[in-house]
Amino acid sequence: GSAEQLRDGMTGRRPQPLAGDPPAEVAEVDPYRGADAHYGTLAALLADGRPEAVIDTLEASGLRGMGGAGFPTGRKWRFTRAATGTPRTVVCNADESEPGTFKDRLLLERAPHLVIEAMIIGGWVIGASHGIIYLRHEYEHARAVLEKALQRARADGHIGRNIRGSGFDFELDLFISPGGYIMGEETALLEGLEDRRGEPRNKPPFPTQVGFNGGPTLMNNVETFAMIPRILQGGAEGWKAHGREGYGGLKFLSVSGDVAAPGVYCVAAGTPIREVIERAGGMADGRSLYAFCPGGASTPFLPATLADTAVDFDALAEAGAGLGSGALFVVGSGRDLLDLAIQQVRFFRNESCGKCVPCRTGSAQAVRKLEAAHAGAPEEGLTDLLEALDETLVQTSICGLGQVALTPIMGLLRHFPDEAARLRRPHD
Ligand code: L3W
Ligand code: SF4
Repeated sequence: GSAEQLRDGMTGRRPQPLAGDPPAEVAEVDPYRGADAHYGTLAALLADGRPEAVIDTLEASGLRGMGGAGFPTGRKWRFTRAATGTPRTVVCNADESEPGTFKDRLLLERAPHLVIEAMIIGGWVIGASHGIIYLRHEYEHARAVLEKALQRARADGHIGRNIRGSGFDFELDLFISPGGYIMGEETALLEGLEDRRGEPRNKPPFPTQVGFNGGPTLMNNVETFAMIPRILQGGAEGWKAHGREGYGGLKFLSVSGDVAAPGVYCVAAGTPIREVIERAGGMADGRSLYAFCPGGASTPFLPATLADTAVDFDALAEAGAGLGSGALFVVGSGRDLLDLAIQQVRFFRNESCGKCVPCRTGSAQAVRKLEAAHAGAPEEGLTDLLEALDETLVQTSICGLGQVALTPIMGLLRHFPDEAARLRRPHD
């Protein structure tokens, strides 16, 4: 990849290996908690022989996809199991590239056995004998950790032929992404795996029906897979009991921005955003909370007055945002929020694959006009134009990137009158 691709979109820094012991955050979802009894869940399931029961438990747990869209995981597994055709494949989307998102890296580096075990279970449930971990190419340390964990799982008989005498065969490969944000979009990822240019496909058909090499494909995010051994060990009710205020389960958040202790935090679903900020050391440098972006660049900035909103897909959707990929970006007083929002739009412009004309040219136009406004010269009628462009992108884009490319600006227009005023001429 180019030097540009080696940098994190938001921080501009190259990811470094994590130092120190696995944090308590990871132990929270690891049913083995450091003990060497890995893959015990798989062994118990194979002995029990009821793949349908796995789907029932996942559905009852309420687990949702942690890559951003929050699609119900149990339903996805049920659809894929029911789909006919071959080849059947399990894919882990480990192409984590959303600005401010780094929780999957922690899980891959510190608990690779959870992801691997859930993929093998997924293979058994949907009747697949092949799995692929699709890894972001800058994640060099995660790659080394995964290679070792895969070798060990193979040596211990959890991967390979006739696993634990069950008659079930499963092979698991590691595929390194050629690079680029769009490759994490699930259908672009499939194109990449099939050795074609990484551009999204039209959906439907969804990968559950027509995925890798045309066959049913079970594709989940790293965190989604990593939660599964714990859920299957403790049961759906046990999992839900981790939540607060009527919400169920646990959620990993990548917390960055103006907090004293940025990092990955595992919180109970339902925890108010304000409390998450406290856990991340509170606001840094004596700043007060001005705005926050709850779920990565695809979710709009919200004002401090909404900081009591719960960490939950539905609660954040009601607040006009979403949980996205769980990247909580915290903005303190005194920051140039318009500049931050333009940076996000610039990221989407840079990463647009160019397949759809409105996304390709619209994102570029938006950045040019926003830069002029930021320099103090907004064109006449700019906010109306941006609203119309946003509507067009939402309606006409094949994939999520184009659909959310102007979300950062729409958030400002909705919630931040001071920033919105900078996009208007005095007489507009
Ligand atoms: C079968 C149906 N499957 C939907 C499946 C679909 C996919 C999942 C979600 O992601 C999010 C956005 C940002 N039968 C189905 C079905 N599915 N209906 O459910 O699908 P969808 O189309 O709602 O969303 P999506 O395009 O997969 C959009 C986030 O992704 N994002 C960036 C994410 C970046 C990371 C990262 O770096 N780690 O996650 C950018 O847009 O939050 O909400 O599997 O096949 N009827
Ligand atoms: Fe590519 Fe943008 Fe179209 Fe997505 S919306 S397929 S990124 S051009």
